[in-house]
Amino acid sequence: MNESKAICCFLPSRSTEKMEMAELHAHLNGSLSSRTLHALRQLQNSSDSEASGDSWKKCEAIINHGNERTLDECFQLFSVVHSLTSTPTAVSKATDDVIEEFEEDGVIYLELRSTPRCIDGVMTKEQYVEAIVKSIRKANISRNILTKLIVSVDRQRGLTEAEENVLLAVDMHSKYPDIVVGIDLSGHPCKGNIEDFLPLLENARSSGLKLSLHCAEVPNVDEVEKILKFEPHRIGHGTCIHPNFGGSEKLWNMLSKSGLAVEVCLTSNLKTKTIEGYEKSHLGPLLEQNIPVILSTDDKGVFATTLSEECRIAAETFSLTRMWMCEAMLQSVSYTFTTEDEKNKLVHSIHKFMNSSGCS
Ligand code: 6MZ
Repeated sequence: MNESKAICCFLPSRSTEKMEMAELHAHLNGSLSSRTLHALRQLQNSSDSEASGDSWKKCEAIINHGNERTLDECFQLFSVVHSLTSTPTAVSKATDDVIEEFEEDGVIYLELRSTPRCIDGVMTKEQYVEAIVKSIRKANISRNILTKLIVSVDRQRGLTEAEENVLLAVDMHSKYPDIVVGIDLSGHPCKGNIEDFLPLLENARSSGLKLSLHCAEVPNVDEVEKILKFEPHRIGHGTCIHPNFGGSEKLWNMLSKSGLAVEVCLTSNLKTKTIEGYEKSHLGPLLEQNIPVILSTDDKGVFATTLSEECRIAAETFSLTRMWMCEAMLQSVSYTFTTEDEKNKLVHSIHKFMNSSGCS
């Protein structure tokens, strides 16, 4: 991976085939395309629904997306999208479409994450998760993309909700071990106290769930230290760990020695203004330090991006070759929450692609 400064030749050398990619950081409700939002709106099709009137206008703002937003504005938008995924049928439709779109982009392995939600009288949290699992199971049989589910805990919603979600995740993991594989701690990075959540996450880990925790999306030296000491399997964003990005030497050394992989979401960071530009992003120091990076979309709907676009941006900004990118995907596979057998199949598929496109 040290050839990061090699001459940029990201375009396919012999083939126009799409690169085979692994997406490990995608929030379901942030990934809905305008096509899906419109379809969900039609599905809801009721004048007194939550998504009517003002809410739908805000939703159209997402549909006409591409805009920059602060993190606060971004989190307001999530609650608008949530009003459209408030029945098991809508959740299934959302999951079906997101998997299909990632597959169309060239993703062969997808870890979707989502926060269980209950809607009084309409949907329990179990039904929410079951709806996603059902769609994933169907897609894993019929499509050329393997999908897993990571259950999210929203740090903004307090400890009781977090406990419920972790218990549910443990239960779903024992029921569907081939699909429900991990826990994510996400939500507004300025809300909630990380220490409250760590014992719960430890319980999840001891039940066999893997952990990916959002970390350092905004500067917070104390919190980042606690997360790094906790040693999750992966961290999301990792934007503000380097001393030049609101972190510290100590944190940077901890990360460098940890072997942890960082799920990097460049467009999300740019649009929420947590980085000042692609070229000024934390991806530069991460590459220089040879810290494993996993290029990801975060919320492809809200931020109007795709994984291939994130790869293109990283390649152009940091002069990464197509070979580098394929090796980065192989490295991403090594950090997936899959079985060894599934990892071997993904590696085999990427190697085959590399051979056929003159990348080996
Ligand atoms: C932290 C984020 C996020 O779970 O309803 N989420 N949390 N930082 C981010 N960076 C922009 N993007 C999304 O998907 C939407 C939820 O994912 C989390 C938030 O909790 C958001 O409500 P689900 O499928």
